[in-house]
Amino acid sequence: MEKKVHSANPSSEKIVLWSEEQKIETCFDRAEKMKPCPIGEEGACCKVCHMGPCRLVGKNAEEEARGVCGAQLSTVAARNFLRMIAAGTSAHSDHARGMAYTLLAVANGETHEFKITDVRKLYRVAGYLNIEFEGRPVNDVARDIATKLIEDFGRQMGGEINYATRAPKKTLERWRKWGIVPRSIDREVVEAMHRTNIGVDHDPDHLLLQGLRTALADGWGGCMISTDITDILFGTPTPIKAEASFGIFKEDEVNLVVHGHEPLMAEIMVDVINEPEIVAYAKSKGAKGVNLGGMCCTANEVLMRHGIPTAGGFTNQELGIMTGLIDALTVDVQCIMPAIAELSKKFHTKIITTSEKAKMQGAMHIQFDEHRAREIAREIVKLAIDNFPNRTTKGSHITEKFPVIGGFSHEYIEYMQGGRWRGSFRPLNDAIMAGRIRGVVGLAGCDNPRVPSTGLHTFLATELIRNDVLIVSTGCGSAACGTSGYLTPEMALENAGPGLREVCEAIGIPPILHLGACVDNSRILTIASAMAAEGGLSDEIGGMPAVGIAPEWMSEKAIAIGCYFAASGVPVIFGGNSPVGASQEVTRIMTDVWFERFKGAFHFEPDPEKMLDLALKYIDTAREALKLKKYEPGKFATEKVLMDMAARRELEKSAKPHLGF
Ligand code: SF4
Ligand code: MSK
Repeated sequence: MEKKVHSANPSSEKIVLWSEEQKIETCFDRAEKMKPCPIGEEGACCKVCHMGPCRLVGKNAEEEARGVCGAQLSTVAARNFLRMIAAGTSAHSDHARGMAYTLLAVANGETHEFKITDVRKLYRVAGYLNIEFEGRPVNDVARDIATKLIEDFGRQMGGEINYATRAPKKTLERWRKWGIVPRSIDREVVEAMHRTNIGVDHDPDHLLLQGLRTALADGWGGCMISTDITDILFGTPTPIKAEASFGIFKEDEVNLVVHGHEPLMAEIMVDVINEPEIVAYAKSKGAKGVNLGGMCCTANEVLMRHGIPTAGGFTNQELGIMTGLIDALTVDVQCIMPAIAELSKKFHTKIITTSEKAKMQGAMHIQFDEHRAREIAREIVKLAIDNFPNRTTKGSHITEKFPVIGGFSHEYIEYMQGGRWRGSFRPLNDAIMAGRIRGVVGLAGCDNPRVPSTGLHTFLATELIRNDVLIVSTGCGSAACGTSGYLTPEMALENAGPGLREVCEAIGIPPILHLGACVDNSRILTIASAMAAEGGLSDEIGGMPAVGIAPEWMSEKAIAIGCYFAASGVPVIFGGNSPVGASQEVTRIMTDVWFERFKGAFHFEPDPEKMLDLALKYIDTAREALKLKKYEPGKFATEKVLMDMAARRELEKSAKPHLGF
């Protein structure tokens, strides 16, 4: 019998095998034991009222099966999908609300724990919002920005979210034509829940249009607001070195890990761990100092801005504890496995919940408060230090780690293509037009124990760059690439096709650009809009040789992200079985109908080879429709000249000194 691979990452796999020897259960074991319900998995189970749950199954379910109320399969599948979008949107957007409130508190002087770090970004955002900033006190501008963005959550009387106008005009026109411009974030989520209540909206197409409107509220609302405010408060990322995988933990230092999604407390931790009093306290307990690491998207936030190392993505959280080296693990919100509380009892790790919204049986709770951020961070760091002497040798003590280059904000990508005054997307567009870069793929979403975890990400990353496709990655897609050593110019360039390699060498970038956390998928929207504005490709996001892929997704947030890309004009391909697969009608709407209306589509495809083929097919078809040069594999293998020399000199002069590698 073939040996089962749990994780494609050798370090992770080693720990999983150790856990099996020790009879310690992980998500990989539970995924084996708990097979997905085949009815719910494909969207055919309705439980929105207590006459059900109704399971719409059978050979002719599409035409014949009805729930007790008479609901058809297409209604049920679309309704289930819309609820997933609403849940995903609410998660990102509640996070964004917290960021907006913090910005307001800073502007009003109600907290002195945070400050406005990036005034240039503040002005840029003020520009998006038509807020006057010249000659005004920074805090006044910040207050106006926070107030205006907070309106986006609860606007009541129609209207459109502020950032809708950041989309290319044609993209916005499509949204207006189909009535999917979000009015406000909370309102779209509430309406989605209302419409999916028993006996309200039954037309699958109509339900799914509300799905797109809700998802756009996530992408161009919650996610974009979160990215912008985080940049304003903590700085817009620029390329930075970090490390990834379990080898980031140190034997002789206190290991404190921040896990979840919110950056506020993690940002303060970065400072606190280096305070002389804290270092002295750590030494008094026999440690050399405090080593801060991250997991999931809180990790991505502090990696992008401070080079804090990451232990990896979603499926690494239990495995990290099993190294036996984590003294304390703080968790805020989202993607935290409840299993870690029980697991931690087998080791010495303290699990600390910090959000007022998220508690866990068996974990300590120390509530974060933005007004007392430093005091709380010190309390947690001291707790981790106090726990250091309790460390035993139990654990698998993996020491492998890989270098990572992160920190590619859209501002930096623009800057690296021409410097501060001439930054643009011209070189990137030109390289795509010439066929040096075949297209762009956003590789995002979770890692998943139902497949050899992280393996689909790394397979696609390798194949796409070999096919001259530039990758922008976020979330656990970045973590999967980082913990496999793919986020370095050297490692990945060995695999890149000749055209992409030349572009990367000229600009000094890796072929996989780590753009940040899940909310930073909004940076991809901004990049796509800038490419449309630059000219030479499509004049809207739709029609670009670009695709989004989430090969191992599991979270409802990923569904919301996929939908906002599809509505914006990007075809997306998700792995696994389709959660609407029971209904051919819903599948048809999300592929053919959405493509016709928005030039985006939403596919589910479990086979990674087919995902790759479909992505390349979309890219090549878009190239053909744009009448770009036909992409020829290997064409640039022997060519010496990348762009004209003047452009190349400009790029090298402006970008390389800032990259630090
Ligand atoms: Fe069944 Fe209709 Fe109730 Fe759904 S809403 S559970 S299909 S009766
Ligand atoms: S953390 S949503 S497992 S990407 Fe943003 Fe990773 Fe998916 Fe959570």
